[in-house]
Amino acid sequence: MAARKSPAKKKTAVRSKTKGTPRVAILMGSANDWPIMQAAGDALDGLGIAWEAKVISAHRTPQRHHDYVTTAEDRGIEAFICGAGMAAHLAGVTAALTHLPVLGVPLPGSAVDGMDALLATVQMPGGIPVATFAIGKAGAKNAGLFAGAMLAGGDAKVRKAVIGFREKQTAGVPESPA
Ligand code: AIR
Repeated sequence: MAARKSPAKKKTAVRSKTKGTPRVAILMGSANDWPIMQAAGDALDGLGIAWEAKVISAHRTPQRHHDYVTTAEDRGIEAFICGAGMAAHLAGVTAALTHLPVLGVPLPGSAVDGMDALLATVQMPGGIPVATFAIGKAGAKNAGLFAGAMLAGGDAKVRKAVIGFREKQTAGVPESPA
C-alpha cells in the first residue's frame, strides 16, 4: 500500500540557531526584508539569545499583527525588533499594542532610500516609544546587539557574551589599513 502523504506543514516562522524558547521577536513587513533583517538574528545568535522571525505587516496583515503581539509576552517574548520599509508603521503599531520594548529598523528600497521609513519609525508621538536604529543592515545588526545589552542586565550569561563580543571586535580591528 502506498504511504499516505502527510499534508505539508506550513512554515510560520524562522527560528534561531540558539536553542530554547524565543526571547526576542524579529518582525518584518515583507519576506523581501529578510536578507537585511537576518543581521538582527545573527547578532542575537552570536550572543546566545533565542529568537523567532515572522512576516507581519501593519498594513497587509493587521489581524496577524494584533494576534501575534498581544500574545507574545505569554510565550516568553521580552522584546520586539521591527523592520519595515516605506510608510513603516510596524514598529509604532507594535509599540501601541505592548508595553514590551520595541526596537525599530527603517529599511531602504523605496524611491527615497529609507528616509521615509526612518521618519515614520523615529517620529513617534510622546507616550509610545520606539528605539530607532540606522537604516538597513547596520541598524538590524545594532538592534540585535542592543536587545542583547537590554537582556544582559538580568542574565549573567548574556552579559558575558555582550562583553566578549566587544572585546573580540576591538581585537579584530587592524592598526594598518593594508
Ligand atoms: N511594508 C509592508 N507592509 C507595510 C510596509 N510598510 C513594507 C515592507 C517592505 C516594503 O513595504 O517592510 O520594506 C515593500 O514591500 P514589498 O513586499 O512590496 O517588497
